Amino acid sequence: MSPNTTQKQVTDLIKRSEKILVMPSSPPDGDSIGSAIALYLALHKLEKDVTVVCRDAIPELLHFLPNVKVVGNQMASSTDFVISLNTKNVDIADIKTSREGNAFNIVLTPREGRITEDNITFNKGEVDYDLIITVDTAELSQLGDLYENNTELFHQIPVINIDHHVSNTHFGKINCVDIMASSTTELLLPILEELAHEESVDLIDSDVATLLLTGIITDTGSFQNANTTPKSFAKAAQLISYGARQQEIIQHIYKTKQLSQLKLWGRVLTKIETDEKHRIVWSVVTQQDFKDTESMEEQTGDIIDELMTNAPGAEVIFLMKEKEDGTASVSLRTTSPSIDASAIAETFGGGGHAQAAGFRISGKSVKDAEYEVIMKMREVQAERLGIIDEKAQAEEAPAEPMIDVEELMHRAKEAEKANQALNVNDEVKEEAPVVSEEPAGEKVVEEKPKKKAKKAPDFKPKAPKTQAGDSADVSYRFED
Ligand SMILES: [Mn+2]
Repeated sequence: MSPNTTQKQVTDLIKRSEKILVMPSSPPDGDSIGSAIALYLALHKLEKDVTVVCRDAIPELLHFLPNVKVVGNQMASSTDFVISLNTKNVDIADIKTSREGNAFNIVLTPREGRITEDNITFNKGEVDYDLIITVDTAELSQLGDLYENNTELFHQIPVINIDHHVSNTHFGKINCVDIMASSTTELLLPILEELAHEESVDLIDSDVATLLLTGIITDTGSFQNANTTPKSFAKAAQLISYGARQQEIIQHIYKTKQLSQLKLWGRVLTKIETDEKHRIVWSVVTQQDFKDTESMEEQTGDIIDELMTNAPGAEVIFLMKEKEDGTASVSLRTTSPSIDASAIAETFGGGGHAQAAGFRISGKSVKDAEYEVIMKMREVQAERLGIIDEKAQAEEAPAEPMIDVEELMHRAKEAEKANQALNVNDEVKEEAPVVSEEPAGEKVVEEKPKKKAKKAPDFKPKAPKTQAGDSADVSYRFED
């Protein structure tokens, strides 16, 4: 389906709907809140009844956004089912309820007379909304209990899912998902333009433009992140011509740092840990750190980006934050598109983008959570960089002399360097292990000349041979 067809479906459904529930993902950020309030203002101009609901509080940093107060945190109760009893000829003495397996019984005891089926009528409680629009939400669980307590609603009412996360699960009736978009607001702009055109109403005023530009600016880290595309610049330019107040956004988001925040950042930066071998850099911020520096959780802000600029050699960067309820919330960044941050986050039940993702770990101490995460990152990096686990290798092949691990690392680095120079690193690094199908005693040496044409030194892990008697064979060999 072409994006334009999807866009048409979105605008058609919006036009047909009257009571619209807009839901940004939690925790809210500039993109999700910018999208939600922009939709609120635009749809209001189309005389729709719009409600914006977000589970978590909006970060202080975003309180400057126009009409930020329209965001509530409670949904009106949705789909009651009403059982009515006509008491004209019967008086009720008592009401009891009981559960029997799957049955929920309501027992009515009359004071006098008899209750018959004719006394009872059923009414569906009024459904409060006729359309749900989720913005910047990769999956429904990101709406938290707003979803969990109202799952029925999401089955009864059409959902429009507007998002740009790779991990989006396409849960909507209409899914306007573009993973190439820098932000959800970038996707909203053409939708609002289309609506404005179809309805001949001026929908994008300077407030709406400011909200949309906030999403692009915050999600691209002010056009610094790798997800910044020509389109994001083009849309930003367009928004400024609609009157978006770019300086106001920059001033509030990037140039206002409180003393407590600076203290917190200092604390986090002094706690930086590095694993050079696996090229991982991380830091952990605990509730104690927040207390000591008199700062708030949300003030960690874009400190993860600060970590990245302070660790030029790192490929995997993460910041673990201990939340008030004890869960560990992890922001993850990778500096190479060949390390899929969202895939790593998914193994912990989270999600995100190829180079920026997040997840939470609960039921563990921060120390244990940190250990678990670092072990996972090491595993990913060891496989990717061809780092051999010394211990496992020693167990596998105790009889044969091993290739020196130092030497191996050296060669891996050499290969990497050479490949980087040739700009073919991803291709080479991603190569699958070569499985030798030759019998034991193969003449590896004779194969050497064939490999000379390779652009760069190349090492490939070989799968251990499976034939009996080969168990003492060296598991990994260098070629070239
Ligand atoms: Mn976003």
